[in-house]
Amino acid sequence: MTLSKQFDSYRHWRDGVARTIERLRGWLADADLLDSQAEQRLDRLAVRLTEDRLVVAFVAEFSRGKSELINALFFAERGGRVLPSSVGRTTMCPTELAWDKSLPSRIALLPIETRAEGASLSDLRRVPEAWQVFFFDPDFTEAMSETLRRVGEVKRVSAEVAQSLGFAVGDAAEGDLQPDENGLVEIPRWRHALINIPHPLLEQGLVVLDTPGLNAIGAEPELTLSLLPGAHAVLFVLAADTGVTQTDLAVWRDHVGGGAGRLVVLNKIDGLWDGLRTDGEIEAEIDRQVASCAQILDLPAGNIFPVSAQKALVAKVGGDPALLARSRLPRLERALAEGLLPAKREVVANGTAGEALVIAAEVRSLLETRRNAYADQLAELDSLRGKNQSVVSYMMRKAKVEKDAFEKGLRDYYAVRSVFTQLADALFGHLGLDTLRRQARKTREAMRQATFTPQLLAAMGELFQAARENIAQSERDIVEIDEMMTAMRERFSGVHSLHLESTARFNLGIALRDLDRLDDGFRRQFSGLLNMLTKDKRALTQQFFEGVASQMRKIFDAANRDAEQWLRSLMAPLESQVREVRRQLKHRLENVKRIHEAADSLKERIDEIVHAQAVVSAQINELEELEAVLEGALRPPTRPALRAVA
Ligand SMILES: Nc1nc2c(ncn2[C@@H]2O[C@H](COP(=O)(O)OP(=O)(O)OP(=O)(O)O)[C@@H](O)[C@H]2O)c(=O)[nH]1
Ligand SMILES: [Mg+2]
Repeated sequence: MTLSKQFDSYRHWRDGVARTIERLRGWLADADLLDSQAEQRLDRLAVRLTEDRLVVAFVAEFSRGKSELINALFFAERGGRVLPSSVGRTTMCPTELAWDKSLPSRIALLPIETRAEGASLSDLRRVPEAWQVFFFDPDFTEAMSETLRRVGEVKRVSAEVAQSLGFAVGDAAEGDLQPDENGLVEIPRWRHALINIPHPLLEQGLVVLDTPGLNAIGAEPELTLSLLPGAHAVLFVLAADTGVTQTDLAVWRDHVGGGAGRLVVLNKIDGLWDGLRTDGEIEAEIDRQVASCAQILDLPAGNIFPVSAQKALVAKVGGDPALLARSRLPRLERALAEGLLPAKREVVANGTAGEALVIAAEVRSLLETRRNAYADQLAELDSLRGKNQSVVSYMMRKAKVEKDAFEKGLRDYYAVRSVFTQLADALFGHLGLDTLRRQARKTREAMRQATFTPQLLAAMGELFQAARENIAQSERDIVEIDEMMTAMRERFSGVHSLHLESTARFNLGIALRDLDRLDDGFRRQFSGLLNMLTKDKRALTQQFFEGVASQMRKIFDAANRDAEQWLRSLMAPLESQVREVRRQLKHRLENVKRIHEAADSLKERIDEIVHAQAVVSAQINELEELEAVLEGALRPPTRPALRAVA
């Protein structure tokens, strides 16, 4: 299936999930079963479905053909080259391509000087004034690509200014910027580019991230620490004419590495079509190069995709299927489509349909409690048939005693609830941002004083250590809360016929994983730094630290939100169940009382309860139907059955 077909079927599925969640919400509201807590949770799921993005990043040493590959994969229908692609360094800043229909077609560029101000890229995304914007008409490919050439703009500044912006100045042989005879160096003019361009895949949430060659990558911590690790797929591009060089290996090691969703592209195979070699010889040469890349990168040969981006673009633009086949791009397109969306769908399914199922299950327990209570009342009223007044008054006293006992039992419940609040406060204390902020301040100071890389690494190590300890302590708080709630649930279920389902225990595995990833990315990036912290390295380190700190904040922020939601999901069902039982006990007392006072006939009361019971049973059935639809959305897509070949 092509990427665009995969997207279609994914979108079809996603819209289905959105509709089912909407239906569940409407149904709950109609049945008067939607409390504000469930409403908020359902709202969040709906938002998660619409904000859903899929990021594909292209990473490589300069001039391997990243931009050309993007042109060939996504923009050939434009009938020309959209992103600039040329000999030497071309793309000078990380470039994101997306399509937000509410904005005009345009490129927004963040000046490189913003680096000196210490604001992180994610902060600046929310500050429109910080960006320079240029509009283009997407119907005129030539004029558009002229505008997009700006991603390659550079400027000359003094070595000092370059250093203050985090560029390493020194020996070109070491990959640093080398000053010219006037002491000036050439740096990118922009820090980041956001291109808003109409495209059917981008419209469905695909985001393409083009990156510049090695040096510029290293200088923007957010790219290494957040954008690339967060990408759903990373395409690492090599070129057949250069093979795997030392710098290719450095990019692979520092920025891509193994992991899921990593594809390796061996570009420029058309260089082998020299008119002298036979097809067989070319084939053998490609196989040999693929095997050699596979060995150096320690990957199965099947994970390496030899292509010619340039010939693929030419073939698509000129409508030449033979050339397209020869470019071998279609195999890469298939792998991308098949690897990307099914994995994405699984994650989204669990986060949305899975969550909606949890909410539905909570409501179903509540309905079951209600149904049980009606059954009890019915049995009780049945037993009153043909009984005299004294039996009825005995029953009334009994109902009253039980109701009072329940009210007394509630005191236990309130006591537990106050312990719960204390434990929750402790949890937020450990997981809170204040603690982290204090620790970060200490680290920043320690780093300022560090003169050697090991000291600096030690300071950063301590920060990570402290963050991990906070998480470990929070995990202990979570266990304590969970144990208390389990005990309470058992006690209440026994005594008051509450129907309480246990919720899955929450853990901070995701936060820990993200923290490890951040630590890993940071270490990889630093392994390349010289031992001695010269002045220019210092500016770079500083920026790097701010990048790490801002990512760490994000991790803790997310953990806080998840913890809050978990705590609410523990307490909310219990509260609504308690409300339900109380209502039922009151109802029951009322029943017996009315019969006692001969205000109602026994038959009338029985009929009323039978009716109420039927309503609840019907509601449970309807809810189960909705649950079945949600469960269907969780199942992996079935592959179309292979048609028998005649
Ligand atoms: N022969 C051949 N040349 C290619 C191919 N793909 C790209 N090129 C050429 O390689 C050069 C670099 O291509 P770009 O797309 O600019 O490479 P890049 O990886 O984006 O490079 P930077 O933006 O500098 O990081 C250009 O001159 C392209 O025309 C290919 O498949 N075959
Ligand atoms: Mg480029």
